[in-house]
Amino acid sequence: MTSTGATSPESPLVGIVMGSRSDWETMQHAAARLEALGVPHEVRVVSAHRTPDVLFSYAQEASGRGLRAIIAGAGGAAHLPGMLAAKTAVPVLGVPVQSKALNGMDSLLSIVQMPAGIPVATFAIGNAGAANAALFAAAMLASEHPAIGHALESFRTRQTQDVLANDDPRQ
Ligand code: RP5
Repeated sequence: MTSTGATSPESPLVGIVMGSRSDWETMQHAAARLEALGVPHEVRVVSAHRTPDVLFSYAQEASGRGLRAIIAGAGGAAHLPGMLAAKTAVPVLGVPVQSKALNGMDSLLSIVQMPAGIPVATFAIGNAGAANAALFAAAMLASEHPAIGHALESFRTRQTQDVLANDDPRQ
């Protein structure tokens, strides 16, 4: 499998996958958040359409390899999150990548409109969605991994303090 980013030395708890290397510009925001929170993760290009066999094996092996969440970003006819969810019980967090043709509405609707029985947690289009998917994955891990919970709490506290310390937009 092709790696498009740093892989944590510890056994990964979260897999970040994307349909194309071109999605990395968006998905790097998920990786950066996990890195900052100390969440062991891996990054892979896995395409539902161009490498469907890799998608199947990734999904089938995910739980056994210790992955506790998969953040899946894709654009356009974004079948990657839904197909992963069809093949694994590991929670899939879908990130709609902002497509050029339809601004990501195609990605969003492809990911969010799952049939009952195969859930995908769907996030906002683009960078905010990628960042929030990572924060959500960290929240999912927090009870079993207290260090991640503490890192998440510190991040939230810092974020609040930043806003309070810069509350005049003219400055
Ligand atoms: C999707 O097609 C990918 O997730 C990407 O967002 C989109 C375009 O892919 P490239 O043509 O840039 O490889 O599968």
